[in-house]
Amino acid sequence: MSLTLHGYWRSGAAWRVRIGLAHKGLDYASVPHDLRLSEQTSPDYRTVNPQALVPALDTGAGVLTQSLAILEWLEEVCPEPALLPADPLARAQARAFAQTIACDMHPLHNLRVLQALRRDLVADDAQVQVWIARWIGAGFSALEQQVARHGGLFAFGDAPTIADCCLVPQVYSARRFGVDLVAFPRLVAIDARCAALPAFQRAHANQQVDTP
Ligand SMILES: N[C@@H](CCC(=O)N[C@@H](CS)C(=O)NCC(=O)O)C(=O)O
Repeated sequence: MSLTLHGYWRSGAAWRVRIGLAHKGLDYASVPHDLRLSEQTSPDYRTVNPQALVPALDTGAGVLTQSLAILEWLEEVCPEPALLPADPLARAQARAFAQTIACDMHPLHNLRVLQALRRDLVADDAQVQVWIARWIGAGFSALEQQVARHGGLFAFGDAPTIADCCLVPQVYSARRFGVDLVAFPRLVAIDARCAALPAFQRAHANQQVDTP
């Protein structure tokens, strides 16, 4: 299998996929697109992903977009080590954790959304900061409770899952944006536990070919 990941070192969505690839021990080539230079909007990259977003994974047989779809594909073609629990109910619950981040949190503070707030609605830095903290806080409040119900050593149970693939980049993002995490001790502890694992270390934003 020859895999090429289109990403960006600090992209949370690409980072999720990097964790999945590293967890499963899969090699891949990296093609960085500098979001600060809007390289993801180039005509060339739009032929890869018409949404002009990273990540995109070229599988050799076709291009996949959307980080959760990519992680699900990885799970199907390379089931071990698993990123989803075995039990159907638990699988849906782990997916729900991941989707809370990927569908209901991250899109609200994505680059293009923050740019639109600044350009179209003339929001200043303080207003953008309040916006980011509001949506990360709302999501993490719910996830802190979900971890109390379903979590263990990791976000869902005692092994890393798709939930941790999404949690780790989101915690990084929260810190980057100066969001106070004191109300989320379980999430912070799980993030620290993930940070000790080699797969998570390889996938970290600070370890990429395009990391400044
Ligand atoms: N739902 C998509 C989100 C992808 C996404 O928003 N990627 C961001 C980087 S984390 C991006 O490319 N942003 C560029 C922009 O906003 O123009 C996924 O999970 O893959």
